[in-house]
Amino acid sequence: MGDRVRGRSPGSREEHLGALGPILRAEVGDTIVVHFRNETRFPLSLHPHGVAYDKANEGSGYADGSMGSLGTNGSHPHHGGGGSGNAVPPSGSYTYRWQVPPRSGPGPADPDSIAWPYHSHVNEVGDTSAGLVGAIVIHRRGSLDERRQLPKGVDREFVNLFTVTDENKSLYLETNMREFLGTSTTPVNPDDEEFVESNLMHGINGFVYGDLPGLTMAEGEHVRWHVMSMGTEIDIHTPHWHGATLLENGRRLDTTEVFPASSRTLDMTPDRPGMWMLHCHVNDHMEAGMHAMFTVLPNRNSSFASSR
Ligand SMILES: [Cu+2]
Repeated sequence: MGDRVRGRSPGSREEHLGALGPILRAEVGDTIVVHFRNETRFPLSLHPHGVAYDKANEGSGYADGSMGSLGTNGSHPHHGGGGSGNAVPPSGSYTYRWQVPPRSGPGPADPDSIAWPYHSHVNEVGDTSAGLVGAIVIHRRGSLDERRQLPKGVDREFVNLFTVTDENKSLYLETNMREFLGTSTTPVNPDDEEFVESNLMHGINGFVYGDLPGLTMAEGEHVRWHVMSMGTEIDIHTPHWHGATLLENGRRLDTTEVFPASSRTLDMTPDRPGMWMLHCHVNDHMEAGMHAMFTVLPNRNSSFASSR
C-alpha cells in the first residue's frame, strides 16, 4: 500500500474499484498468500473477513495486548500470539496465509461467489478512514473460468463500497490539511463544525457525485455486483440501481441494504441500454454525493434493440 493510490488503467477490469485495494480472489479449497509490503509512514496490517486464519495471520492486535491467544491449558490469554503481522511497520513486510475452507465460501442460498471485506486493523478507525479497504471474493470450488477471473457464465463483476469516509479520522488528516490548506491565509481549526462536515465523503469506492469510472457493461450480459459498507452508525446504505432489477439469493430487488463490514451479492441482466444511476437511497447520502453512473451498451442483436 503506497501513500499514493496508483491509478488504474482506463477500460481495465479493475478501473471501477476506485480507491479500493485489489480484489483477492480464491476458490474454496485454496490458500490465499499475501506478500504485504507497507510503503506508508504508518504501521498497518491486513485483516481479512470470512477466510480461516490463525493468530499469526489475523492482522489485528487486541486492546489488552493479549493477542487473544489461549494459554497452553487452553484457558488463559498470553502474550505473543499474533506477532508482527498485527502491525507491519513502515517499510516492513509480512506474508499472510489464509485458508479457504467451505465455511469461507458461498452458503447454500448464495450465488457461486460472495465477497468479504479486508482492511488494515492497527488503528482500525484511522486506517479504514484512510481508505485501506478492499474485497476478497470467494468462489465455489470449480466455478471459476479458465482464466480464474470470473465465475463461469458471468460476464462482468463489480465491487462497490458504500461508505461515508470520515477524513477527519484518517491517518492522513494532517497531511491533507498541509497539502490542500497550506496556502490558506486563514488558519483552519480542525474542530470547526463546518470543516468537520466538509470532510465526510459520501462515496462509492471513494468517488462522489457520479465520478466513479469503469461501470460499463452490455445489454443482456450476466452482471454480478458485490456491494459492501464500512464505517459507523450513519453507514446504513441502500444501494439502488436505476433501469434494471436484480436477484439476491432468489429475491427480486432493485434496492438492497448494507451496514458496516457487511456485504451482499446480486445478479443483474441489464435489458435497457443507457447511462443509469447507482445510488444510495438514503436521502442525506444521495444529496451528499453517494451516487455513480453505470453504462449499459446496446447489444444490436437483442430483442429490445430490434424493437426500436
Ligand atoms: Cu447511504
